[in-house]
Amino acid sequence: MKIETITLREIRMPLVHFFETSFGRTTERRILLVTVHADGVEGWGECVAGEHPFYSPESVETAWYVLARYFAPALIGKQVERGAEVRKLFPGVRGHNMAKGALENAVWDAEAGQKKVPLWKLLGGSRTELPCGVSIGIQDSPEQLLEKIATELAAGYQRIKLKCKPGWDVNILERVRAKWPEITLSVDANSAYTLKDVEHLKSFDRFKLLMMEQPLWSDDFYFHARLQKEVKTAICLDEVILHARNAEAAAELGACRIVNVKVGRVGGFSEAIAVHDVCQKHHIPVWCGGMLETGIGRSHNIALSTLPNFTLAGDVSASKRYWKEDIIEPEVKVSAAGFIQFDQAKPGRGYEIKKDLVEKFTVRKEVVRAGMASA
Ligand code: OSB
Ligand code: MG
Repeated sequence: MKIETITLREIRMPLVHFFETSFGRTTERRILLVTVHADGVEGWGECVAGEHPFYSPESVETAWYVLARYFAPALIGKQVERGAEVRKLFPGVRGHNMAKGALENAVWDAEAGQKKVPLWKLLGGSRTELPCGVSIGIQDSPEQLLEKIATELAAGYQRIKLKCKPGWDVNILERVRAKWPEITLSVDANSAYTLKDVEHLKSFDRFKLLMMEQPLWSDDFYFHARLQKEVKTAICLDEVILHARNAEAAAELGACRIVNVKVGRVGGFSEAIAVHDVCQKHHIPVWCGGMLETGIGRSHNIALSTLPNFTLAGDVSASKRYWKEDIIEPEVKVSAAGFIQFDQAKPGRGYEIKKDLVEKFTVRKEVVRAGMASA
């Protein structure tokens, strides 16, 4: 495929309900979408960078800058047969994984469309039963949280993950366990604790959690290894796993027993597959994390979740939990038993894009084409 043009666009979509983590509350999403046009095929990618550099150093603004200035110009006019080849064409820009991932994934999406094969098969997937969990943010009151949990359990979700932080943890877990002693439950601290909190974190053990996600610093796995020796609860790493080498080091150190794979955080499908493989080699189960994606990123997460070591329920849940109307057709749906329903035979990403809606939500757009200078 010859890469003819690359379109960057920013869309804005209000969330059905605010989403709050230990680092802040989101009510409206700003989302950077990338479209690759090649030989009459269109590939779409979603950048999972947030509105602010709070979850990671990236944001919509930084991703736009590196995509427009470095990554898009490097691909324009190039003959690219596979999504897996994209990385070696990028200039030596350090970091900016979410920006890289959005563009690499758009080429995988185009490749699947061009070859008329389902994206999940192109990635090497084999699982067709995809168990779903939900991530529930910090609420205004414990009562509101209990109500939300009841709703999600009634919808069939198989695992409940609660965002936590000092002041919204043990007190909350006590309330939840009193009501639901047996549900599969985990917590995600998004780095809200330090080693001063070891005794406090040990007290989580009595809640029989499936895991606690990234309790310590966002760039650390060494001290997580120390913590894992102290707590019985399995540690799951999210923020710090930026590539397969980190995953390997974390596994060797015993820093975690579970890994959350987010395709954007690691810089695209190629590296996500590598992280998956390293974890599998070390007998560490993985699951697919979410970043409040639209249907485009969501469909890519579904495809990734079909790889064999994605044995735990992911955060890839139904479109309607986030959006009044998603930008794909059909929307992502979850069965009453808590599995993602997806069309296994459909080529490409398996979902159509509602272009009218994308256009309606667009607040800025830039087309990169041949003749524009590369860095
Ligand atoms: O840590 O998994 C996280 C959302 C934004 C930033 C970080 C995280 C999350 C989620 C959202 O948990 C999960 C979802 O998309 O439902
Ligand atoms: Mg997390």
